Amino acid sequence: MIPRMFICLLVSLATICDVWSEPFRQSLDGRWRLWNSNRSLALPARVPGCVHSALTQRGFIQDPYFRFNDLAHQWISLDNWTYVTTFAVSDRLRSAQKVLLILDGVDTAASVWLNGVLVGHADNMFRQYVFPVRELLEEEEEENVLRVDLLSPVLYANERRKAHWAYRVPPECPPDVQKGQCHVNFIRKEQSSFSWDWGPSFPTMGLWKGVRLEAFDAMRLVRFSAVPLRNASLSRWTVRVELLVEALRPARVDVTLAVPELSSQLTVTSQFLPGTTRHVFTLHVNTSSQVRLWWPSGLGERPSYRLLVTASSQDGLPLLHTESKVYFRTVDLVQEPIADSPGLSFYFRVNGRPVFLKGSNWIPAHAFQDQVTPDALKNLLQSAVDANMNALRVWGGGVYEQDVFYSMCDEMGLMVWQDFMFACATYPTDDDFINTVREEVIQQVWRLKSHPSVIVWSANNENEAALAGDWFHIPPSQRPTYLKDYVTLYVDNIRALVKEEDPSRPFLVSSPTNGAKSEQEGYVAGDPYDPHYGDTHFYSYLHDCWHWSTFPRTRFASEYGFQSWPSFSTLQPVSVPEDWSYSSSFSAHRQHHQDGNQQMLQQAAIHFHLPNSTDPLRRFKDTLYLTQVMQAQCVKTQTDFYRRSRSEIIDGKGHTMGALYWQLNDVWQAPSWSSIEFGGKWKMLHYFAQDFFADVLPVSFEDSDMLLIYAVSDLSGDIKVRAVVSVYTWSDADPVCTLKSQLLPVPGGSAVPVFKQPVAALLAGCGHCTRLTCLLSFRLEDGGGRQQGPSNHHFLCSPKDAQGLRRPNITAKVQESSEGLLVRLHSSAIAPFVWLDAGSLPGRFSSNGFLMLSRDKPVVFQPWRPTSVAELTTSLTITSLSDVYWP
Ligand code: BMA
Repeated sequence: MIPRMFICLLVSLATICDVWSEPFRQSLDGRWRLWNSNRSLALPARVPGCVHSALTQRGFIQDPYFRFNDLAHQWISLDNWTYVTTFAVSDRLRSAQKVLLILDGVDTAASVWLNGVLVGHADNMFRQYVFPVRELLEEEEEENVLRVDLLSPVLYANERRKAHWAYRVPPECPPDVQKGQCHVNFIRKEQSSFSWDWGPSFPTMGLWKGVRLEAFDAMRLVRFSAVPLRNASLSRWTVRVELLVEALRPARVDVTLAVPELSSQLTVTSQFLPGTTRHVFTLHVNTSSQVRLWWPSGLGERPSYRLLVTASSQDGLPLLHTESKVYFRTVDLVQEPIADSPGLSFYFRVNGRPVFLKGSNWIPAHAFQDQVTPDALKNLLQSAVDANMNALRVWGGGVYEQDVFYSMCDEMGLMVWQDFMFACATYPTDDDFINTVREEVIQQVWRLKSHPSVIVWSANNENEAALAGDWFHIPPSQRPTYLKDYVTLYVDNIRALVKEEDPSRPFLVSSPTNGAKSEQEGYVAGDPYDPHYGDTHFYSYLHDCWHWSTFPRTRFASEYGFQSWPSFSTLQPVSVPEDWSYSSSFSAHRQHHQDGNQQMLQQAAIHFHLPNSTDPLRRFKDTLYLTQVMQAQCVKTQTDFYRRSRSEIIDGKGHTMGALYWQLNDVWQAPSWSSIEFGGKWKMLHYFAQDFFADVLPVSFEDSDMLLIYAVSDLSGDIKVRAVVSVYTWSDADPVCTLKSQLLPVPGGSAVPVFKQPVAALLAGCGHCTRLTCLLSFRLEDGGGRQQGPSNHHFLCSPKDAQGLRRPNITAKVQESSEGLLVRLHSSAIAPFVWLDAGSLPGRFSSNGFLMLSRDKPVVFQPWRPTSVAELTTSLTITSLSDVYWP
């Protein structure tokens, strides 16, 4: 991220940098004191931090995530809390012309006092607050007292609701099953912190980002951005550099911008006027330089260039020096007519090339943001890339992520669909609210717009759909009021600001939306889920998820998914033995989606026998496993469908160009739609994603008893492949027969049918196969017989009806290898959904949840901490489908 910076001094134009020429800051992070309103609790507290974290770290409360503690700890956010620190400042700092107190993140409703004087208020956790404090600071060596009084966010939101007496702003409260707090839409804080359908209610309070003093005599850089832009008609690049400068007196300043590697440099003389002013500079990249482009993961490299920015007084004294990384790429969102289809396309073009977005939705990685470490973020983002994802949507009910999140996405090639933080609600539009949102938007857009990974802004999550579908039962007579509020907030304010601050990338008003069509309809379309336009969210828990025909053939699937439970090793530290059953009150408590636990079993029962062990613990673990099998198979089927719909238009629908399933990560240990458990352990779905997001993929489906196999390719170049289909009986690890199709061309970025045969004919030609006794495994092969992409499989019946499936009695032998610990598996029979679980030993397997069609299979375990053959051997458990049910 761009360092915020410099303070040197220009005392006059003939000046001296007499006191300091480097940035002068004093951090106030570290150990503060914290107490509640009646001071019955007083304790040391770290900043950045929050009340819940401080109480936990000091042993005042038990782990908030343990069992039912979210309920037991509700009192915390019903109280008001005070953070206090004392500090001395040097004479040098105090004698600066201006000293600012800068709070990078206040959560949320607060008043800030320095030495007994009120310096200001805060009401928005997504803003930085800056207060001038020079006059309030004590002499050198004297103690200054900085105090931040935080109001209970729950009571504050309630008060704001009461003050908004003219009409309600629904939903007033979350559903009872979420055990949350009401009126979160009245407070600019993480919306899911008052509970969500996958998360607990922990309305946090605290100073969740840094606090510091910043001193200067002449000027300071408030904000900085560098956005490369491509002029297509001139075929050249420029870098638009913006500086927001606060100057105390007028100054003529020489600003130099340089990208040395591209031999591009610009020096201009600018007049910096007193006050805060914006300075925009355009650096033309030398046309003879070969600019290397930033590409999303899987499509190329991501070279960065160093942009140097310096400013100096006219007699050469340095005033400013900063540098940042610049990556060159273009992005467009293409919405244009498509042949044979009503509606408009909806896809992203990066560097002129259509890109299918493959990935998931990102939610906050922890209820207490101060506990989200760069390592934890890295592990999650690396897991996304390792599962062949190229995109994540930072969902609008959480937080704008940390700087390091976006830098890592830049480096890893993960494209970010960035929502503004509004979700599943209507919002007030009174002046206070709009004004704080406006400042939030300006700050966040400036902070993030230099990142190539951010490819689209989107103003909210599902709020267009909520109005269109009348989720909140708004009487028809009042509807115009809500529509007007919607347009006021997202269009007249957020959109207008973003267009002004960052015209370099597309903007959407909502997700899901019909995009351009919604705009024509006054921003709230009759049906924002129309598959002919924009993006869709689609959830259906009880329809058989193996039937692809139930899925919308959408232009872009930005949300879809199924729940599962995390593994036992993730639940164990936050539960006790009496909790370890699917019908325990703990299992009900952690489920925040109405009927979610039942829905998982109902969906699983369509194709699988439910666990029937008489040992209660075994049965619980088997049930956790089966929910993961169900989820993995459902999301795979749906994703396969979206990927094969890339090139086709059927009944006017298709050209799908995005599959972002709901959701990547978890906020706590509970059932949810995630593919990664809290703590980083991959669920079976995440292992499946590695395959179903592979660049080259064979996909099968049946259409009226016709078996079709498509070759899907996200590669740049064309390939030639054939499908190789092997037919197995459930009872034998050797294929009964193998069929091969013609070698066919598959252009880069397309999905092409490569195999077509009636199922009946295929089975008839293959021994005594029936739908119940046989299954198919298939792969793609090039002309030289080399496999392209992962293999895939096709069940001809539900596994619960399969004839010949036996218990495989899989054994494992662990040994050291150069890549990690090698697990040699041996099976006596075909085994579906083979699941290796290393318990609480952190790490991941090279492959997992697979269909074992051979007697022997090597799998590598990569540990995330030092371990040994002995430890993995002891921790390892192996489950396959037929282990969970045996009559
Ligand atoms: C979508 C999301 C979230 C929610 C998820 C699962 O609507 O936007 O609000 O968690 O579905 O219900």
